[in-house]
Amino acid sequence: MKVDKDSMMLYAVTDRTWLNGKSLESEVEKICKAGATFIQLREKGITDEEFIAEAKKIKLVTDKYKIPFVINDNIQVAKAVNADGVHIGQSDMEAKKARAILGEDKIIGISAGTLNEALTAEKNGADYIGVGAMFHTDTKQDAKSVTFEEVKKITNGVNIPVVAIGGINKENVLKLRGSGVDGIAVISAIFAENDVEEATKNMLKLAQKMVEA
Ligand code: TZP
Ligand code: MG
Repeated sequence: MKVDKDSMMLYAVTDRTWLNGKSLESEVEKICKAGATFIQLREKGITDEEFIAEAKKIKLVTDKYKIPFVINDNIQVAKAVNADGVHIGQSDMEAKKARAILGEDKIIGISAGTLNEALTAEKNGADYIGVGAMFHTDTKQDAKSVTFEEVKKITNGVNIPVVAIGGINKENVLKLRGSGVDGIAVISAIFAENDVEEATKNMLKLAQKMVEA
C-alpha cells in the first residue's frame, strides 16, 4: 500500500491519554468509520512486546476499513505486525534502515521542519512528509514551530504528499489555506474530544474545505 494525497486529508495519530477507560481499538474504529483517511499508532514508554500486541489489534480495525496504518518511530514493530509502514523523525540512517527492513512497498513518513529537511527526506525515500508544529501544542513538549512561509516552501519544493501537524483544531485549521498541504494530522482535536466520531466528521469537513481553497 502506498500513499496518495487523498489519504493525507485527515490523518489521526493515537493517544491513550484521553481514553477514560475506553479501549484504543474501539475509539480507532469509531474514527475510521467517521472518515479518517490514515491512522498512526503512537506509543511512548511501553515495551516492544506491548507495542506489538496493541498494533495487532489496531491493524485488524484499519484493515477492515482499508485505511493506511503506520507505526510511530519503531521499524521493528512495523515489521513484526506487517503494518503499512512507519513514521520516523529526521535521521538519514533511520530512513535507510526503514526502507531496507520494510521494503519498497511499505510507507515511510518522515517529519520535517524546514525545506532542507523535507528535500533530504524525499531524497532518502520518504513517501510523505509530516510538517509541524503549525500551532502551539501541549501534546508534544519538544515540538518546534514552523512558519507558514516555510510550509509553503516545503509544499512547493517536494513532489510527495505533505501533511501538517501540531496544535491543529477546528478553530485554526482554515488558517492553513493556501499553504499547499494535502491534509492535517491531529491528536487532541480528535482524541481529547468526548465524541471522537463527531470530532472526526467535523475535522474531515474542515480539512476538505482547507485543501480546496
Ligand atoms: N509532532 C509534531 S506536533 C505533534 C507531533 C506528534 C503533536 C500533535 O498533537 P496535537 O494534539 O494535534 O497538537
Ligand atoms: Mg522520533
